[in-house]
Amino acid sequence: MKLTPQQVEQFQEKGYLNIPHRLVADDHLDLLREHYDALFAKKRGTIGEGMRNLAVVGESEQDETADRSEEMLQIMEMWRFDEVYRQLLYHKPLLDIAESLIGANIQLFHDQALYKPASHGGEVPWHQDNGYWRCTPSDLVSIWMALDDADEENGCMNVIPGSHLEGTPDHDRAATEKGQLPALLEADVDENRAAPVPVKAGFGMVHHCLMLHQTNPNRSSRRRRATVIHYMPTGTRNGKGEVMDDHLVLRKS
Ligand SMILES: O=C(O)CCC(=O)C(=O)O
Repeated sequence: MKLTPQQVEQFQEKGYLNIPHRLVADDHLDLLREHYDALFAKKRGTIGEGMRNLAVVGESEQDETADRSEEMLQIMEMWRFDEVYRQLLYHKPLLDIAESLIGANIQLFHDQALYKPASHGGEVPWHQDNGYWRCTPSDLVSIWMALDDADEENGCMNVIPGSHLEGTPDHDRAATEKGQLPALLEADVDENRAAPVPVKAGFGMVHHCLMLHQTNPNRSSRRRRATVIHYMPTGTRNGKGEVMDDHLVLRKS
C-alpha cells in the first residue's frame, strides 16, 4: 500500500512517519523473529565477524579491557546470511512506502538488525544516519520495523521532528558517563524538541537520513528486536563520491 498524500506531506514536514498499517502479517513476523534469533545465536560467539556490540565502552571495539556490560547488538546485511531477510528486501508493502517517498527506482543501501536485550540493552546516541554515510544526494530513507512492541521502556526510537530540514550538525565520537563508545557518533541536539515513536511488533516507522534520532538503554524485562532497511534512489553516491551501482536494485520503473 502506497502512502497517502497526507502521509507523504507529514514525512516531508517532520522527517519521519509512524506507519499506521501493519508491514508484515503474524506468520511472517514469527518467521522473521525465528530467523533473527537463530542468526544472533549463531553469531554470538563471533563478535567482530558479523555481529558487533555497539555499546562497548573503551578505547576501541577490540580493547580487551573495554566494558561490555551493555549490549546494543548489530548484524549488518542480514540479507546476505538469511533467505527470509533477503526476501524481505522485496516485500511489497515496504517497497511501496519507499517508492512513495523516493520514487520508483530504488536500490538497497544496506539492511541491519538491531537488538537491545532486556535489562542491559545499550543506547544509540543522537545522530543522523547520513552523519555516518555521507551519501549524496542525501535522499535516503530507512524503514525501521519492530519485531517486538517497542516503547519508551525498552528503547523505541526518539526523534527530533523537522531536524532533516536543518542541515548536518557535527558528529563527534559518542561517549557515555562511563567513557567512549568507539563504534558510534553523536550530534548535539535540543532534547526539549524530542518525541518518542512507540511502534508495535509488525509495524514500523520510516525516517529521512538527515532526521536526528536516538534510542535509550533497555532497562525493562522485555527485549527489543528490530530490523532496518535503508533505501536509496538509484544514482546515489557514497561518501567517496562514487555511484553505488553495485548495490541491489529492489524496484525499477
Ligand atoms: O534500533 C536502534 O536502536 C537504532 C536505530 C537507528 O539508529 C536507525 O535505524 O538508524
